[in-house]
Amino acid sequence: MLDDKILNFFKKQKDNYLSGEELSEALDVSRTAVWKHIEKLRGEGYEIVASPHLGYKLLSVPDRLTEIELKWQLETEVIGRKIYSYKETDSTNDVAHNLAASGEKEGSVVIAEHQSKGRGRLGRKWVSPRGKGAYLSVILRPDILLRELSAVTLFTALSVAKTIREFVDLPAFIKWPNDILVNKRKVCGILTELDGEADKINFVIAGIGININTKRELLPKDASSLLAEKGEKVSRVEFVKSLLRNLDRYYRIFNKGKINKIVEEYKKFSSVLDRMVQINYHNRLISGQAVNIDDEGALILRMDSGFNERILAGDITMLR
Ligand code: BT5
Repeated sequence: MLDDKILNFFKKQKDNYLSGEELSEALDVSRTAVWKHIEKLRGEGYEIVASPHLGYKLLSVPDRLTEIELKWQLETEVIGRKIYSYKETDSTNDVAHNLAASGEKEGSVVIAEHQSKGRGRLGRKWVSPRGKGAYLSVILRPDILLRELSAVTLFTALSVAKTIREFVDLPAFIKWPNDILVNKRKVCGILTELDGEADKINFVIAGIGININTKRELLPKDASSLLAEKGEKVSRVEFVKSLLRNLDRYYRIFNKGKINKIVEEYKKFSSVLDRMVQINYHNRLISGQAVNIDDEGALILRMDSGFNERILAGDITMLR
């Protein structure tokens, strides 16, 4: 807590020096205690210079996804009100699930530098190289029906694609339902899970894994990262902050029932619409032309027979 307070002081001061005396008075601790905490922050990668006459000055912050860095001037309404950050965890979706089951409010975010058991859909693995990507889960309590759940994946995917486009200036596309591609390679996956009964949703966990500064060698074949596609490093803290802001914005639109506005924007970034695709759906292979995405997030396929089929989930292969 004291570390956070000291950092907040530095951040407010921008480029100025802060004397040990000022800090000790403002925080009501001894100057030795201030010094000890400064040493601790240095150990965590904060670059702080000390001048005998002027005091301390913060020169740079580490590239870590900590609560204090992420919350600084975040200014969102719901998403990120509380941020739990871990150096390592099994799966952020599991941590978020446990928190939500114990009554955690919506908007809380669980984020980790590494996951030992990162999960994809259907028991698949999500590779989570340490300190390079962002692995986060958002707790949501939307007032929706079970059949509207896919729409959560929809606005989450749109938020990620939009952030990559705005913040990194890369052409991100959404491969329905849950992959984000750049130059046809997967840079992000989304895992939406829920807790509830047939007619009532208790909470939803929107899990997002993004390869930011990850080397391609550390990722599965066909996967890539923002670094690899852009050719330069991306600030993970600033990227995640932009993402939380976009999630906040689209979640509010979603909660107002304006899902049609989200779908409209989503379609512009879809990599599957108008394409011939094959879908593995409940172990059945279906192929057809992807003609639409409806307001519940389902994909509409036009079959050779001329009939349309409505698909709720599945793995897509592009045919041509
Ligand atoms: C997904 O599943 O794409 C959803 C991934 C969600 C991960 C986040 S991280 C935070 C939160 N906590 C979790 O435990 N999970 C969520 P799916 O569509 O099933 O794709 C999984 C497949 O993507 C794997 O079988 C690999 O082929 C590939 N893959 C695994 N790790 C990858 C990575 N880091 N980047 C790109 N592709 C990857």
